[in-house]
Amino acid sequence: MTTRTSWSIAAIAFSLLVIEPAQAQGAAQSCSALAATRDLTVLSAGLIEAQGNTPAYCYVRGLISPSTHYHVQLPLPENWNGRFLQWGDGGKDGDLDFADHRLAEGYAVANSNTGHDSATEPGSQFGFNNRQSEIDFGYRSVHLTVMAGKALAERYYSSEPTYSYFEGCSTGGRQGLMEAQRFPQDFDGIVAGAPVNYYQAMNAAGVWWLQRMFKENFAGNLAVDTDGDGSFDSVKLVELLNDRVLQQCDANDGIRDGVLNDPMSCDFEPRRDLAGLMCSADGGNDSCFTSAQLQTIEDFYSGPYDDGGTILYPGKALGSEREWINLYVPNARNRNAPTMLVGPAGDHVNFLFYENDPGIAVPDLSNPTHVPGRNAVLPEFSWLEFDINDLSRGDAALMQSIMDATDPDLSRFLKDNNGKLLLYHGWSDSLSSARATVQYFSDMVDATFAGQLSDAGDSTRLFLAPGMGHCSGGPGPNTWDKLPALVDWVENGIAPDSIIATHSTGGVVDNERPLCPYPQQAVYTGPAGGANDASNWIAENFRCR
Ligand SMILES: [Ca+2]
Ligand SMILES: [Ca+2]
Ligand SMILES: [Ca+2]
Ligand SMILES: [Ca+2]
Repeated sequence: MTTRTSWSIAAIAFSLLVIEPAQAQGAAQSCSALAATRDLTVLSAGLIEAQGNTPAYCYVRGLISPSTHYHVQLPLPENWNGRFLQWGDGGKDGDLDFADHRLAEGYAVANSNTGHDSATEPGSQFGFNNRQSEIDFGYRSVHLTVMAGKALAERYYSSEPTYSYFEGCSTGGRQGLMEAQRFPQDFDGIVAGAPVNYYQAMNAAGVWWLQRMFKENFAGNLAVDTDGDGSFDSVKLVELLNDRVLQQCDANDGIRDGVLNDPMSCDFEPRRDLAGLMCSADGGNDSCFTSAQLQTIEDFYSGPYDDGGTILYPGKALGSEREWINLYVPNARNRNAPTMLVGPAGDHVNFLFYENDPGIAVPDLSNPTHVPGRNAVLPEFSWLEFDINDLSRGDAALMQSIMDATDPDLSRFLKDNNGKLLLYHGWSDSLSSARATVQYFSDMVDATFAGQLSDAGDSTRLFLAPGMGHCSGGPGPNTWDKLPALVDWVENGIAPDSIIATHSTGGVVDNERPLCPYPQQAVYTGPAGGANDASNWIAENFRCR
């Protein structure tokens, strides 16, 4: 052990050259000394050698009872920028996520497995009759990891972090809002992307939308079996739908670029605007819509509704249609197992929705003809049996209280703690809804700032990204560094008036825009008559208004 450590130090000193041997020696000693930190269960602490763009750092792993494993990546003291960063998680998590790029920038970075191990309990299984695991995933693991991570940073550097940040998207976005709501003193700044903060409604909605595609032996599926061999080989109808929407609304924002700046202002009614594309006879054709498919399309735009007609989660944004293909549409390419089914929603209602779990998931989620086994020791429950009315009946109330992050009052974080919250969401996100985030933001401004958006803007702003998918991807500008604008806001008091995002094809930037603080939008101000010329799609040709 001693030999290996000495060798590591020599290798680091040699490879970096900038580290004096004496400094490296000191860092190594204080890093391994973290193993003896009082009041923390540290499992290991030691230097990791530099590799590629990742500099050498002090790596600590720890355990928070009963089952939250966490790690902290601590830059060597001379490389530390004085900041702590909690790195957000994705999906159902269950592993330790590294943020080497932030470490390389000098951040001390922490992350946990949120209380479970996805290798042994994949998907939502960790929640099977396990309230503690659900609480850990809901909010406890992140907060205690922040506490442990800050304590380790303070001990390693002999000074506490100057500033603390949270950065995350999706589940990470939910975690960011959860922290702002429950633990307002953990961070100076939080960047929360595409939050899944209406967690139970969003997952119930995901199941409901999948049911539109799978029910009645795929009658409403938007993929088509064109040759009758039983495999849904064509997704042309989804593309046709998207083309029709763009035809109608793309130019409303002044630019034909395949992106709707404001999907909410697009006037598209499937029953009216697809009337000329309806099939005369049902089935087997990928150039016309059946009545069952038209119903699916209406249901995707409307959002799930209960028997009383109440909408329980916002519908899909116009323009997002192509994003549905991999997420929701059973077809040959995904072997009838779209991402929403095998990912977030397929076993969610088995393990994370009800106070008492109804049963284990069926062996093949993508087989709608499987009859769930009722009499096994562990009875089966199929997502196809899920009843959306259970959500409006309040059957998810307990799990909402653990996992939803919808408290609109952020006074403690934004006012008492002087925190900054930067939210962003892609309009073409078809997993979580930008409209849901607009709703939360609006509720939050009402509850925290008496409805005064101008007051709210001093500490929180929402940036909607036209045409951006779930945290990334999509036809619109979808790429930017999420953290610098927040840091500048927190440390220099410079609130972001716009954020420049790019879209690339084949590694080449082909669309660049400023994202604007809601409710502003980017308006073209470039050379007259040149709005549809892609060479003019650069940030300086747009203004936020
Ligand atoms: Ca993790
Ligand atoms: Ca459970
Ligand atoms: Ca076929
Ligand atoms: Ca457009």
